[in-house]
Amino acid sequence: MVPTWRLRAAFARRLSDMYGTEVPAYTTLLEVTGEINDEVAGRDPDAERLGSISRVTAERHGAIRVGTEEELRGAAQIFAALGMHPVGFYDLRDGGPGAVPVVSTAFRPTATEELDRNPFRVFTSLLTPSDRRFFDAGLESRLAAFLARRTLFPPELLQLAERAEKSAGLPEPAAERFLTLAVAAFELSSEPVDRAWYAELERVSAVAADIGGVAATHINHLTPRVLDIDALHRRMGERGITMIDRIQGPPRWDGPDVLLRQTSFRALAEPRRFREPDGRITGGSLRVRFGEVEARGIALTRAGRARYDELLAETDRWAARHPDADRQETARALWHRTFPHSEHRLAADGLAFFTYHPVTGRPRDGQRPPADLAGLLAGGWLTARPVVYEDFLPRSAAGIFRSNLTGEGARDDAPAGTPFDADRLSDAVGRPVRDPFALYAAQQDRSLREALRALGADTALRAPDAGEDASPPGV
Ligand code: OOG
Ligand code: NI
Repeated sequence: MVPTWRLRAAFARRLSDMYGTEVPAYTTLLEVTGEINDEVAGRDPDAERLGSISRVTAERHGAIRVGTEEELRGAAQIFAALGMHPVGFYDLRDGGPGAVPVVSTAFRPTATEELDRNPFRVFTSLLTPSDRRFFDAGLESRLAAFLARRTLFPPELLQLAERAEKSAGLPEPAAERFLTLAVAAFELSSEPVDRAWYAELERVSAVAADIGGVAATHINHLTPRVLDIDALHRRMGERGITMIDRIQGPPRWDGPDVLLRQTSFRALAEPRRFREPDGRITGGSLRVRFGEVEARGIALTRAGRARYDELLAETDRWAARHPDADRQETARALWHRTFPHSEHRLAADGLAFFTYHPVTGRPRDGQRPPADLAGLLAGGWLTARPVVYEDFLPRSAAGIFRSNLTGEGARDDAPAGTPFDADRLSDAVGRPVRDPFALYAAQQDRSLREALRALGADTALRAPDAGEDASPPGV
């Protein structure tokens, strides 16, 4: 029997091999990422604080885009076979100019042991053809007709996925068959692209054309995790691959790394075949698939996340008033003034998630453990280990989408957008979309309870903010 996590690890590896043959610049990105991770591991004794080198080396996220709820349910079934569940709701339709007509979630393992085994995640976007800001009724119905004619996931693949989900794995040779079909479902299709249809959708949004203008889905990008993203950004430039000029997310600074920093290289022209209006098949190219890399930091609580969002808004305001100022410098200065400079402060103020671990075996001369978290940490009874952020940032995702779009697209802000939220997305997926904050809080609570029990301390004690997991889902 090949258990779920081995299927997931094998799928991630095979997808990476496949994508490397399709997009050679991705292979360069992996090489440079590997070099930098080795360098950081060699010089920084804390390099593994947010994940072992073996986890970080294998770590990837992918991105796919689908057109209908049925297609989304198919993708969800395949990911369920791999132990990946929908977490978080991201609405990318409202991001101002360059907004994209999709809502998204990320499929990923949720249990810590599973994340440790292989943390593969896939950012998955669903087209929203009923959103009148982007599509009129005529285009919506032609899109529906086009999408109804295609099959992204063959029935045999979905049946194997169902079986793998039910029995938590697959025996050989079914496992092999499942992996082969699953990887093939995300390969770039060689079907000719209908030139006029693609161009019509592209006028609305390049993302709409990439989803609804072609016969199949494909992996849009695969993102390795790097331990020093600023060094990577420089070195890719030296290798002749131009990255977008910005690193999305928090600035580089000397305080704790939090959330997620990402950057990408622009989509490269890939040869594609086209069907012209007169029926001729011609050659051409499309630029849709790009390369991205990311550095992960500590997961923030809702309160910590609100601080991050405020800092981002303040950086924007400052940048708007001082267009010549360096955005990184501005952000760094703001962070210095207002964001906690140590993990200790993040924990004590309830701004980030940690797991707590008892320090046993020390003579305590009959002393009782103190009844508060700060006292337990200060007295050396407990240690706190940061929880790594496993999710995405809507604003950064919008920036990544936008930096890779050819045109601005066309959007009419007058009609109301179709309302969408985590509940509606859960209905569409046919599975509950989990709230990431609740997952981190549960992990933190569990570790604290176990640690307190091991110390014989009051197990009713809670970490600050841990009670907030009752809030509604959303990111
Ligand atoms: C997804 C863009 C978002 C990320 O890492 O934030 C994303 C896409 O381009 O389909 O991948
Ligand atoms: Ni991405």
